[in-house]
Amino acid sequence: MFRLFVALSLPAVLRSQLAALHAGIPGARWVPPENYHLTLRFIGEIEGWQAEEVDLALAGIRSRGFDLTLRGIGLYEKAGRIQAMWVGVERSDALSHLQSKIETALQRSGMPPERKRFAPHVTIARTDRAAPEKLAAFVQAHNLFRAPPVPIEAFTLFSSRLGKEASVYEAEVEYELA
Ligand code: 2AM
Repeated sequence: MFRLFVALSLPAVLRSQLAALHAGIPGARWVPPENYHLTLRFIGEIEGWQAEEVDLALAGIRSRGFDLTLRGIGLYEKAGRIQAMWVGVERSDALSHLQSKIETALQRSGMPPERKRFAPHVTIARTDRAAPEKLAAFVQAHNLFRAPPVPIEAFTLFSSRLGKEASVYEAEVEYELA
């Protein structure tokens, strides 16, 4: 079995800009910079033969490269807890277009449809053990965050192994954009 997801990896310059946001919030677990990514489609656990179908479907996607701009910071709350802190993405038709091509390709390869609306973000911290007031103050202090646009020239199929502290992500296949 493989635990897979499709995502954009972020250029090094962007990783350092996100890493510069790390600050002393007790209980916050900052995502290690090598783990930053923007998920386009979470696939979950599948068998090897299904992973091959997925790879074939993704390899057939023809889409253009584009510029990606990260902007804004927010908190993700679920079940009354603030689970994560994320950096948002400036609206991009090219990104939405790529995401919907990936969704279509995956459905054609036999994956069940994704029910959740695509809400592009980069998770920068897991925050369920941090104080909500501290998180809110941090978000308020940084809500004008905006990184310069970066060129996106590929998307990636990642595997994920769940670790105790942080998950271990590995880029399995990279698919170039035109
Ligand atoms: P997150 O960053 O918002 O937690 C790998 O787990 C990636 O897939 C993460 O970026 C995670 O988003 C995303 N993801 C989307 N749906 C998921 C799910 N049901 N379980 C785990 N990760 C999911």
